[in-house]
Amino acid sequence: MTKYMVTSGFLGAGKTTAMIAFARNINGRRLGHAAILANDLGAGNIVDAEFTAAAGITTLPISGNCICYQHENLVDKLHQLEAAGADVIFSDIPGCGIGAMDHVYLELEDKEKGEFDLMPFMCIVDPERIRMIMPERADINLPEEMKFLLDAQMAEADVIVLNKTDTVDESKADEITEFIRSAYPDTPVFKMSAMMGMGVSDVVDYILSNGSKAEHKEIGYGSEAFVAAENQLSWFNTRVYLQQREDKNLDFNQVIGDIFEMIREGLKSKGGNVPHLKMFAADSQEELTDFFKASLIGVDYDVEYGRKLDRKYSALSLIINARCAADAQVMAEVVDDAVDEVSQKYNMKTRTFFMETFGMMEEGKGNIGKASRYE
Ligand SMILES: Nc1nc2c(ncn2[C@@H]2O[C@H](COP(=O)(O)OP(=O)(O)OP(=O)(O)O)[C@@H](O)[C@H]2O)c(=O)[nH]1
Ligand SMILES: [Mg+2]
Repeated sequence: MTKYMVTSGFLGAGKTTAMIAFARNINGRRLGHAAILANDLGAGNIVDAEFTAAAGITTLPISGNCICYQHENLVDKLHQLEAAGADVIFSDIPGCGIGAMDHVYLELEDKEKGEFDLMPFMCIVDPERIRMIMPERADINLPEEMKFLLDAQMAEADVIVLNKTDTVDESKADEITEFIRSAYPDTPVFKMSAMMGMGVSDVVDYILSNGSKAEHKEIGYGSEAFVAAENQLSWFNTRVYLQQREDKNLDFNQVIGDIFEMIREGLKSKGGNVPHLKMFAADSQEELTDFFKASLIGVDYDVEYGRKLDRKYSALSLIINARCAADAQVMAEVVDDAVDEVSQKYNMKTRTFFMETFGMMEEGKGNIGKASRYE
């Protein structure tokens, strides 16, 4: 029976990196054929899906909405991955990152009984963000309302994984795991670095040999605190074509790096933050030989380069995904201004081929044609 796991976790905690690490570990140790279903909100042009595919793993995107709200489509995609040979499938949930126990696991148990072997529902935690709810109550420049999410995500999980242990010393990692264990004494806790590979095999061994409890947990889904947290979040996705006017070979690593910095400055001056800003560009969609991927997990951090371009180009199509703690419109303006300014600096022509922006709670963001009218 095909094994299936969903991972939740805060924006930028490392869900995509972890799923890639799990898949590589499973495939490398010949424990199965692992695949990834990359879920995100928005119509398309999703960095996570492009990056996962670029990592050489059997991947399908599932976009538009959270997998919590598209059961038939989810099952269909899982079957497509099975048809492509997969017997272990990972997917993540976007947005607030809660509710998948009821909406995915329990629905699969109910409607597709015996079809999928549900691995433990995982929550991935990163050492920086969890400081918001630890005794130190660190102010990391994110809205207070988001604390609810960090708590609810861990409360819902069958297993909690502290990721990015390479970024803290051992005593800090132990302090965090102790904190998690005391808050959720019935939930197993692991430590790992998805990026460096430390601890990944232990987590893989655990999830392949244990199942989900698959039981409803009361985590305040739909509560006032939930709505308040969701209200803080907005999404912005765009794809822009950047073209050098003089057909020179340009170092686009520098161009995109400058766009990151301009967005940082713009958000700082307008008082917003971006818990995860991701950019992706590739030489060719068909035969990908060179690509760029970088992340910024907030205006106070350094840009993290997953990969830089090996070659210079005269033009490039750039995908920008921002998961913001700022008004969606403000974020769109900040990105627009950044792209404009950098285009002028490098004497480039820009064309926007795709753009969408919405608040998590915004009416009309779905594609089901919901219309509003004045009463
Ligand atoms: N140092 C370090 N960085 C990591 C690790 N895992 C992920 N990252 C980095 O953290 C950033 C976010 O990682 P992602 O895997 O994209 O996080 P995510 O949870 O999928 O983010 P969203 O899907 O936007 O919510 C990227 O820059 C990663 O390279 C890790 O183990 N160590
Ligand atoms: Mg991701």
